Amino acid sequence: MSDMHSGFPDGFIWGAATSSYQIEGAWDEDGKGPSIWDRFTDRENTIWRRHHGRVACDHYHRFRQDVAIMQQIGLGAYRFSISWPRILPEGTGKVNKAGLGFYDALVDELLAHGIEPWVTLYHWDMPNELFYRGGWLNPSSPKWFADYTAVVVERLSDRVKHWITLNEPQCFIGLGYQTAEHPPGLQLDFSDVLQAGHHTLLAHGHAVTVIREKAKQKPNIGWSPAGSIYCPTSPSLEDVKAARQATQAVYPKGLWNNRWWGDPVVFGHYPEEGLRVYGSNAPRFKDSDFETIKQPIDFYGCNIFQGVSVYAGPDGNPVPAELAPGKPLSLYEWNQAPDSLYWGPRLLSEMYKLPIVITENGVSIGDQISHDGRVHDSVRVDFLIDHLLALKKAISEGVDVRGYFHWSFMDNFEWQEGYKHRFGLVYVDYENQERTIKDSGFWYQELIATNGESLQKYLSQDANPPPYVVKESLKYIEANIHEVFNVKSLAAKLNCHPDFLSRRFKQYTGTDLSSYIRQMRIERARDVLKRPGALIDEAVEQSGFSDRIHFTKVFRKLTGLTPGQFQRQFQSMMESPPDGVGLKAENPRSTSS
Ligand code: IFM
Repeated sequence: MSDMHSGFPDGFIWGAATSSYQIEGAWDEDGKGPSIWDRFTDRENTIWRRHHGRVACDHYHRFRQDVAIMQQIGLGAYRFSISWPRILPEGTGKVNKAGLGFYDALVDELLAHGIEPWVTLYHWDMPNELFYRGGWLNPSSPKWFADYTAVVVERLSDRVKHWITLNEPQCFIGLGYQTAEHPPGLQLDFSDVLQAGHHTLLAHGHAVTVIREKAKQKPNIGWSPAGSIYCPTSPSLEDVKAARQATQAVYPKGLWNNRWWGDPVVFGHYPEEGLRVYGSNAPRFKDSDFETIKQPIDFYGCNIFQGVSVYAGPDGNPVPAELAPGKPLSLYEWNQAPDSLYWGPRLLSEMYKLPIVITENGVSIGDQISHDGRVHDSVRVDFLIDHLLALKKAISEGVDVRGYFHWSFMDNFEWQEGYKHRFGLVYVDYENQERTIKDSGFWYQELIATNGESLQKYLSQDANPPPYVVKESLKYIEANIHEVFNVKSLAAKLNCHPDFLSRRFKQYTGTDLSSYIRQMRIERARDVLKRPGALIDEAVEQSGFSDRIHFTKVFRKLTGLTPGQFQRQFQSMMESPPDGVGLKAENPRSTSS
């Protein structure tokens, strides 16, 4: 990777992501078996307005059009998931050739359009038959997953290099086995929840082994967990320590942590704190399980949508900060925290010393087509600007981030929320399946084309944007210094109160506005007086003073010389400049009168 300090490195991966159940539709076509989501959405009171993914974005039939749109946006990579029951309708055993054929064609289409496929093996749509056999609670589930992985890798790895094993185990185990918001819709004892989680870790390890054994080209393998990210409220050492502590903590009964999941995968054991906090609920395992789970991976995928701000309490422990009233929230009411894209990669790479790929990041808002036929999702554009500036900062400080996948390429079925949420860069009209690239999609297009350079324009403003009145004042003073004006008349020109203008000017520049104007007038007067034969009255006039007496008073105060003295001193110095001090008279305050 070159040029780590100027922004996004050469070869940085700009992509977008989706998942099979959320976009494909064709739920029972060409031999596909039902998934747990097909069955769950059939049940009452599971999904907002009884929405389902039977048609979704109809991507199964429209993938060629979708890939063309990806190319138009300029995506370098597309992350999609494989529907397990499309490949193995019953989860194990008989392979559905047509299902494999679909992914074959999709991969070919992507490559033909210059887009690198990134395949996720599990994004939540387990074959329903496997749920009947206990789903992730069954100790055989890791083996089922390994066998399924083998089928996919055999078929696609001649063209696919990038593999992600599991997407967000915290989520599909937490919502599926603990709170029943997702299928299979169970509310189990915490010990069973953790047991199911342990099986997913084994499944991950098996899958990595299978990919390494069977891949037809050197694979690039990672996974995409979804642990909570904590950001310090201030850059103080104490607050940073508190954020680090929270990002590493395991909290009782909760699954949304990083280390319970990440430590086995990277270090080959559960974190001690986790074992202590979960106590008797910890899963049953053999030590040898960790030999399976801990497999070398090439990158740590991060799905980051929000961040919790924390500060150090009196005992140094993290305390969540109150959200300021009016802080932007997504439709989900997730806190928009751009610095999560700085702190997340930074703290996770510090913990696991692996390259980071942002495998999901995005925001859902209520997009709509405007009268001009376009989708003006300025909130998403701002979200992207702020988050990618934070990511850029992490990279420029040396955090090894290899890629960014926006969630999502297009609007889609948002699980229990149905189609209420729109996360896409591309708007989907579910009535007629028309696609419209949103403003954010065009914005992303420019960003990709410039490898992130287009962010520069926001960076300079973002660093410390001069308030409008200050910017305009500076411009006005420079252009009109020969005119008679003061703070009051300047404020009137800018349509604001003189006190407000003075306050903003002082805040931003650290200088008193009327002193600044006076200083600029004297600078101008000195320039005039340096001209051979210049009259003092010319200096008065051209520096915007209303009368000579006032001018002389101010000139003397600021330079320590009368205008005449300044003129004489300057001229004599020009005639015989003292050695080595040719510019001394340039600084009249250093010259005694
Ligand atoms: O839509 C989901 C995705 O399936 C997993 N990560 C979070 C996204 C937004 O909720």
